[in-house]
Amino acid sequence: MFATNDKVYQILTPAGEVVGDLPDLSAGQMVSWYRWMVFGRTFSDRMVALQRQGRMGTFAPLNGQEAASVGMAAPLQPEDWLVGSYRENLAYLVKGVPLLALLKQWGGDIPDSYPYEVHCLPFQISLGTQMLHAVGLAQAIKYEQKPHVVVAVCGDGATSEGDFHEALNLAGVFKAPVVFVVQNNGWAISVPRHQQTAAKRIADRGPGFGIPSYVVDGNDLLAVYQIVSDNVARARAGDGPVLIEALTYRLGAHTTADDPKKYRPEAELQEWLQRDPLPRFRRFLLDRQMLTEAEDKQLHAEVAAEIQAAIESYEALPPPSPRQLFDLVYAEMPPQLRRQQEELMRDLEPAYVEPSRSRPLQQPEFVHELELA
Ligand SMILES: Cc1ncc(C[n+]2csc(CCOP(=O)(O)OP(=O)(O)O)c2C)c(N)n1
Ligand SMILES: [Mg+2]
Repeated sequence: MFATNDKVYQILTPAGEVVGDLPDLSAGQMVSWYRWMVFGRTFSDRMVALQRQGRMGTFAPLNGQEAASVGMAAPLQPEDWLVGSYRENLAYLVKGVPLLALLKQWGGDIPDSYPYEVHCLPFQISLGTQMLHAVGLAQAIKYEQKPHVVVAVCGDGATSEGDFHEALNLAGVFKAPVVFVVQNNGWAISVPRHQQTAAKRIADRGPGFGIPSYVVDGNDLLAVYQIVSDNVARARAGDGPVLIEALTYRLGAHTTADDPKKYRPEAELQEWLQRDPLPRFRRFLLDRQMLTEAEDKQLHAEVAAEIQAAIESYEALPPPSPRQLFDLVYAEMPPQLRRQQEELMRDLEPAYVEPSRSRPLQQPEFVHELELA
């Protein structure tokens, strides 16, 4: 088993040196994960560009966190659940969420377009709340005596939320089949990690809840895969939850509404660029002849074409109606909310014209004070 939270688990150093046991995986398997990492980066870059062109809503780039994202989703079986935040888009794609569904969600649609069988809750914006939802799911799995697990993911900043602590406490007491993963990317918008907790590691919080905890190099795809895989198996066997802290870094801005140059030292970024998970794994595959330069080039072209096709499908869709803002909040809409919805639609129509997806998203121009119930 791995050392606990005083040792950072690693298989492949940033220089490409193998320092741990390589998982027994085929070349095809590893190249498919590398392809997912390329997919994540290409998707993230395209989303930022689309937002800048007024063709997409606010987006949270995932650059730098590709290894953690792929490594945490790859060990999951179809019936296992993955529950994460806005930063886990790539993990969601690996788990099977259609790219179109994510485009719609970032574009302002109610996220009702995830097929149920992918077993992902809509990515969460309200920090930390998903950790409790995940424990609820895990308890349901246990109650039904199913052999499934839940991987619950949040960021370093979200660990300061009460929900995070409540989730760990509940899971520890009930031995819920859940693997908690914290993507510690160093920052919560402009708040650095050391302001979230005086503990040396975020993983130090696990033992206080009776939960074994590990720290992994989150930019080392194979290490993340291995540690999540082992602990998913452990949870599946009924041995309860674990907490895994993945050390990674957000190479881009917090979101398209943020400018990290205002608060983040350039030297820190440069340091982490040296640990970029993509070139590291690429070098590993090239050195071991699992991938050629030509195959890599082709893979990049295929990924770009796939993403382009999804964007075209998205832009051909009718835009979401403002009506949706009120739908799906409650199973049965309370009367005051229904009144507000009707009022909004009355205010918007007939002046409000549904914009075409082939044009930049338009904000309806209106000022309206919502009726207080
Ligand atoms: C409950 C709650 N409080 C505040 C926010 C505003 N907010 C959005 S993202 C964010 C920072 C989160 O940082 P972290 O958990 O480290 O995740 P990261 O963005 O780094 O992936 C904050 C404070 C929110 N979405 N939800
Ligand atoms: Mg963070």
